[in-house]
Amino acid sequence: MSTIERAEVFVTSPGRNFVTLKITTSDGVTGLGDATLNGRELSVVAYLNEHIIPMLIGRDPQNIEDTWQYLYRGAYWRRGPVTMAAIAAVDVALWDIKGKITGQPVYQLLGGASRTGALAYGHASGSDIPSLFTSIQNHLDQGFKAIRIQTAVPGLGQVYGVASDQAPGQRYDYEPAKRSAVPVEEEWDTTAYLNHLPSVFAAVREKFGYELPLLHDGHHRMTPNQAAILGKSLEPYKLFWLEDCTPGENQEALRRVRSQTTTPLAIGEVFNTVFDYQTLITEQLIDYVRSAVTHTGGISALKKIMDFAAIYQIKSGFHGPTDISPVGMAAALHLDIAIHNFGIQEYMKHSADTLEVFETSYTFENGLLHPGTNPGLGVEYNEELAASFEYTPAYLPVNRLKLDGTIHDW
Ligand code: GCO
Ligand code: MG
Repeated sequence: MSTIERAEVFVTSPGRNFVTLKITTSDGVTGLGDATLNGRELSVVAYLNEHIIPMLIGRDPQNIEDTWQYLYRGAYWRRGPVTMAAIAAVDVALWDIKGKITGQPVYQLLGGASRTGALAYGHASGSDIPSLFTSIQNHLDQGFKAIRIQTAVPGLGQVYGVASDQAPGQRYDYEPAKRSAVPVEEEWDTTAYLNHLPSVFAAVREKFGYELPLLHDGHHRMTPNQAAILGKSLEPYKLFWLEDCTPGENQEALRRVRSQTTTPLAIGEVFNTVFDYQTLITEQLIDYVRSAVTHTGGISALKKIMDFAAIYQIKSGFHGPTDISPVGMAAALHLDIAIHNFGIQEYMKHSADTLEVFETSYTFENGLLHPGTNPGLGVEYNEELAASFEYTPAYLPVNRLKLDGTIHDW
């Protein structure tokens, strides 16, 4: 029997920080998992090195479900982003290994292809309407068939999710959030935002028409009532979804929003188990599951969440920003292709340096992503190059109210 012989954790920073788990079997087969938790990277490194890796050595790499249950139930301390990112990395690495052992891309092991590609959405943003239009046009020129819209708010400074204005053809990334020993602080005013956003969508619809799927991320900043007001005011502009309108901890909050608006709702990038979705799914309070494979215990766990969601006609819209490594992105794509209730996949292209460290085989063509047909996940990690990009702490920003500096949800 082949066993897990070695597991190593690598940290690299080709433009932003990534944590990668590499598992090697006694037969010399290797598998990769993404363990990146933005702004809290080293906590997952410690969890893996100190508590998980010693337990993995000698186990059968083929028994993915048993290893998952062993790590989840065995720890006693269940759930939480650090634990679930660490378990996810092991799970994804074992799926990669199983794919290589069987000579199949992972999506074949998940039931095969349900579609020819995964509809992707890109991030357009702008400091004003003309620069937003330029950014939307850039995305259309790159082939995107669905676009997320974020804009500055008059009277406020830098708003998270709004990149500096984009030159044609140029790739952009609004993260890492200005590397520094402490997080940068941004200012916020929900009233100004609620007053401004509908006019942005009106302008975009007038210019680009009603066919283009448009998305928006509220980044957990609203109360249920404010979210209901926003959802209603955006109804004329037919959004594909309104994401994270209220803070994620309180599932019941979405009852109020849901009962007041037909704007489709998505939530879950900060969730880490099926229990974060229990009320949302059984009461059909959302339309899309926003989890990342990387933060939800891996392919095995997210597949189960999606099967549960399928019973309630809820679809996937997996998290895919650039702080999910190409390994995590590939894992999401295999799931996207396999599950029946796929909805859309977030996609921000990684930097050239990142894509040199992680050699990927996924493709983006005609608005659709495909994981490729290489055995396993289809991602190679260049350890030597990775080592040349040293880890630098980088934090997500903190949000304070413009009026009086109170710390605000975001
Ligand atoms: C999104 C997100 C990201 C997250 C980031 C956190 O919808 O893509 O909101 O920008 O904030 O990934 O690490
Ligand atoms: Mg988001």
